[in-house]
Amino acid sequence: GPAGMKKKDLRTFQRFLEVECWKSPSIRGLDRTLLSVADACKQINRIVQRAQTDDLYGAAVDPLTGELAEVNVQGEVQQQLDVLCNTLMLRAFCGSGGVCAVASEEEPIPRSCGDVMGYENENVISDGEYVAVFDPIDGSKNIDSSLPVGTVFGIYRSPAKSGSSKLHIESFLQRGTNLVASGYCLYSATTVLVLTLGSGVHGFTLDPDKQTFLQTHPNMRIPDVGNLYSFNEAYYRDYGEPVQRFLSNMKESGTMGGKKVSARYVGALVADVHNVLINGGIYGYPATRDDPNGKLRLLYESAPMAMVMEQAGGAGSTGRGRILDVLPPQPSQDGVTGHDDESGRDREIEKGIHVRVPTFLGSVENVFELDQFHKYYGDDD
Ligand code: P6P
Repeated sequence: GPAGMKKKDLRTFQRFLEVECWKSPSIRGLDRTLLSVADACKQINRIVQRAQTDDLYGAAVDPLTGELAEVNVQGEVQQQLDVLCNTLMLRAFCGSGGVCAVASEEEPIPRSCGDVMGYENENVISDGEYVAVFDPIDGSKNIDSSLPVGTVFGIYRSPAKSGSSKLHIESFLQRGTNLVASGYCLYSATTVLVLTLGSGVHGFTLDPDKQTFLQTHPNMRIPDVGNLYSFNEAYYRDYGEPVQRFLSNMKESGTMGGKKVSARYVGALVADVHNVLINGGIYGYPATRDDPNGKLRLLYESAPMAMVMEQAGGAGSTGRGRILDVLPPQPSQDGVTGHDDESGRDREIEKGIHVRVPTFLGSVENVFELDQFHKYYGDDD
């Protein structure tokens, strides 16, 4: 038919959120936050689209300080793309109510939303019910070669405060099973926001003309088995025996899931995992000799992606267990850490926030099979 024939009456993201948050009182109030996140993703999408034509990026006014920072010829504040994307996500979560603190791949330790919004009293939003984690622009190296990049986020309920309103950094060091919502935005051939609120996975494609996210993928389900695998096989020699045997067996047979196997690796977590979610198969970033915990960060990369995968009928494993069951390393109890100073505690928490974990995500049958290799060939520890 004529170009641009729209699919009939696709629901907007806003409408989806209104209904879902009305339906489940436990996530009431998250709709405003998630709408702000979607707006931030639209702005990130625009920044990514303009990354090669704008000599630098940004808003005319520094969103945090409100001042005109050093400006470029377009009158735009000069800052690195990832710093700007981080600022947009910080404000999306902290400026919409409900979230009291955030942790980001770009921030050494978590920040209170009062601090993010520049309020005098940084604890002014300390009663927010949620904390958020995110990686604002994952795989940003891909932008130079015009390849896909993504944003990953997760939202936890903040445990009850113990009186003092000081930011409870430990409230971030939770298991992925405590995630209330998680999702990602893929900036690629299309810009797709994928979200789970704990009852299924839903995908929304950005209409580039209306700048509106429309529900193109209701109730996403990953095939139980698939023929697509997504590993950076350049590291084959550094993988452990279980992963080496899994990969070599599969390539020996030339099949996976009973079909001709196919390799896909773009080098951006969100793109590679979305590909597996749509087509079935397995994505893996295993441990290597040099990186015994792999490269991906548990809190704001692997756990949110694992929640999406499980909610879509797939699986997320470390090779030794379920990603969502992994508890980030907690700061040792006061006084026994040998760090009597606050900064020592912060350093411990920083480690927990940015802990890495070997990551396998995909169809249940494929992840299960890889786990069997870990069971039979893995070291017993
Ligand atoms: P490698 C991007 O830097 C990233 O964190 C993920 O998005 C991606 O899957 C992975 O690293 C790629 O890492 O070692 O294969 O280049």
